[in-house]
Amino acid sequence: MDADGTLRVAVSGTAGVGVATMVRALHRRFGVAATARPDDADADADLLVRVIGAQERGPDRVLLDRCRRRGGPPVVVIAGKADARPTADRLARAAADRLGLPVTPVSGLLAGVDLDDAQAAALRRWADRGRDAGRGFGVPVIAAMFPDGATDPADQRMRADVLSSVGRTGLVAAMRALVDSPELDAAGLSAHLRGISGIDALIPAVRAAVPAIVERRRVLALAEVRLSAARGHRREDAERWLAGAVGTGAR
Ligand SMILES: Nc1nc2c(ncn2[C@@H]2O[C@H](COP(=O)(O)OP(=O)(O)OP(=O)(O)O)[C@@H](O)[C@H]2O)c(=O)[nH]1
Ligand SMILES: [Mg+2]
Repeated sequence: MDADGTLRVAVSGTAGVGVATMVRALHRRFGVAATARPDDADADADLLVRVIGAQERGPDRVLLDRCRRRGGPPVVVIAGKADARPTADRLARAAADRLGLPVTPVSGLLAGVDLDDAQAAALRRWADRGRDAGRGFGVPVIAAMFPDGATDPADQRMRADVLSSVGRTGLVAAMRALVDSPELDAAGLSAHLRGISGIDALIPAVRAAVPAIVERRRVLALAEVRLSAARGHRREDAERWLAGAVGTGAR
């Protein structure tokens, strides 16, 4: 925690695992100013978030062991990109068993979604197109949303834009949501995708870490006071020595 009580969260993970995306998601969902940290950084954070991929890797185990040994900050382990893994829950449970720690599957991509009006309008357009092709059966026919004939470059650009914002799973989920609740706007759609991202499952894990965070801050604050007292002491010594040096003769 900073002096103003802000929780300092450091997020790390092996290359490409989705750290930057998770940092954005944590900020968007919880308002915390998380920072991406390299593996080897000595974390002066209150809470470490470790993002793993489909399964934990060597560097994940090394970091988690180190944190356990050294009385570092509490760690919350996330199995990232959950939207891209059909068996995300099972994979996370298996990783949790191996690591002996809870592992929460989360889609950072969906948790951080912040669709704008143009993206929402495009989703609605495609959903309507798909619904028409599905003859009113409720679930839009994805293939029909983007017929080969739709060579409109602006539509294609928008499709790429939306896909990179929400991924394929998010696209399908947004379509389903629009079929069930056609009134959803950009904010409503974003909230729906955040809702299925799994990020809220972190709340109990973070709550559980709070006593350890508070205790660690207390210990660190005490150490800080002792350190500055020690520094002050040395300064007095230094001043006395200087005064003595001046008194005995250089003049
Ligand atoms: N489907 C899906 N893709 C994701 C998710 N999180 C990240 N990605 C994608 O994975 C790629 C890497 O994401 P980043 O967040 O930049 O990952 P990083 O760990 O910071 O990557 P480096 O800094 O390159 O090591 C990007 O193309 C992201 O869009 C997710 O939850 N779901
Ligand atoms: Mg990164």
